[in-house]
Amino acid sequence: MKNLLSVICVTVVLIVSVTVCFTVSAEETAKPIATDAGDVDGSGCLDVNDISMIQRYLAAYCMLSVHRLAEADVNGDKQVTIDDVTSLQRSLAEFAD
Ligand SMILES: [Ca+2]
Repeated sequence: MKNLLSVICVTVVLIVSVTVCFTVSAEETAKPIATDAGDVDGSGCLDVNDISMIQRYLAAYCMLSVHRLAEADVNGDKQVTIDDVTSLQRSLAEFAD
């Protein structure tokens, strides 16, 4: 019984720790923005969710509305390509430094 309680306590502590780490990490890499370029999910900031939405669109896992497609064109070349993903990743990496 003691072993079972120990395993449950360790599991709960691990789950809480991982949740806190991912929450802090996501907040630290969310970049507030002045324009909508790159804010594909409309959250008001640039983060990994925007990158994920563009990648999913490029892999044909989801569709994007005309408005979201315009926001996904990060580099403004009138196309949504892997270059937009790279631009967004670079922008977030520079912000995180
Ligand atoms: Ca583009």
